[in-house]
Amino acid sequence: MAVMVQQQADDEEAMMLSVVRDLVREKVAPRAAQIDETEEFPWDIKELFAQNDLMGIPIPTEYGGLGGTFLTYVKVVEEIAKACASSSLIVAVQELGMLPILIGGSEEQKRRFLPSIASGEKIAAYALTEASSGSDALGSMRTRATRNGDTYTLDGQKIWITNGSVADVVCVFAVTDPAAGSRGVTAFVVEKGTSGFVVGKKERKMGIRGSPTVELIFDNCVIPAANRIGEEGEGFKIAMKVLDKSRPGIAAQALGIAAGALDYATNYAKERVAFGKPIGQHQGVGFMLADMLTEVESARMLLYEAARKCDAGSSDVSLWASMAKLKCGDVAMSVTTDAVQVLGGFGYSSEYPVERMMRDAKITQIYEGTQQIQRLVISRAMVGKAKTS
Ligand code: COS
Repeated sequence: MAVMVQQQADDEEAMMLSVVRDLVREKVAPRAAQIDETEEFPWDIKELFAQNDLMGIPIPTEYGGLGGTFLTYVKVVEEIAKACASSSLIVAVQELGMLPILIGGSEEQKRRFLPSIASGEKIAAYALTEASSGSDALGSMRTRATRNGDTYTLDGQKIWITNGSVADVVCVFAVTDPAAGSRGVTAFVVEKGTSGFVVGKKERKMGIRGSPTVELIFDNCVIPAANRIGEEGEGFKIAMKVLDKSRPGIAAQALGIAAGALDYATNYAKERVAFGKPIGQHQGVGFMLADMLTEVESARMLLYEAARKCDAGSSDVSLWASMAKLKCGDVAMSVTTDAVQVLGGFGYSSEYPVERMMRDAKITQIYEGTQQIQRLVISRAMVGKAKTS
């Protein structure tokens, strides 16, 4: 029986990936350069993903989602990122933004918020980072939430919020008790249109230019207490549990970028002739391609295992999510840099996609925890946390 259930799940995943590959080839890839060039959020691609049920893959069916596995979800993000990193973030950040509700929300909140996120009618975002609080997400958080009867008032600023300007629902982390350390942070849902909630500056970035990254300002922003996720003081743990499940999504984006660049470089190396033969048959280039493929495949195995750990609810999911993000991010950077090298001068030109892929790859070593933070999480899982740090 278990074998049959697994077979059915595998078939469903294969069908979904086949649909996604077609969509990416026909609709996403032709738009990728333009999305980068115009630096505009691709609403048409968001609609395409919504129509094809890609916005809520891991959301359970009772809340309107597909009830798919994290493994399927990361494979979908990977497929999209092969052609367009900005478009892959539409799916990945929808997951990041809904996870606080799925992980820490009440039944009522799940029923209130998740169906419209799963259908793609509403866009979700996740607001943790502040100007002085990036890697030190806890110690330097300044945004405050103060309770007044049935409401909370939020004051502060968040920065680097992906999709913040297009989001309808933002999960915001704020300090409710400055003396309580990690137990003094609380999570809230803030909805678009709430008075005192303003979108600030939009960043101009090296890559992922079709994905708006903005500042969010909360100025005397009053929200119902019913929008508090979990209890007061549970916010930091919710934020960290979310990252355990969202980091594999970024790893998938990184892997997709690497795989897309490798594919392009390989085809180029088969066709471009120098000194009387295709450049891929010159050992200097052929060995480079061999290393690139080996790196991509090893990153993929690590990522899929991390996704399986998410599905199984394993206790070591933080460790595996961080290892996957670390490996895939580094592979994305090295493989895209080498892909530019394989194409030579053409690789440096924006007429070829590998230049964009190299710019897009860099962020995967920075956001959702820098590579240094991933190493911190990994080493703490191995040897524990230093008492003084
Ligand atoms: N799951 C559940 N709880 C977790 C957790 C996890 N994955 N990681 C940490 N916690 C808990 C700890 O158990 C601790 O709880 P207690 O206070 O009850 O003991 C609490 O959270 C504080 O954890 P810790 O002491 O490890 O906090 P640190 O300040 O040392 O920070 C790091 C931990 C650095 C790992 C965290 O701040 C981090 O991930 N920073 C990067 C943030 C990031 O990725 N930003 C990008 C945002 S999205 S673009």
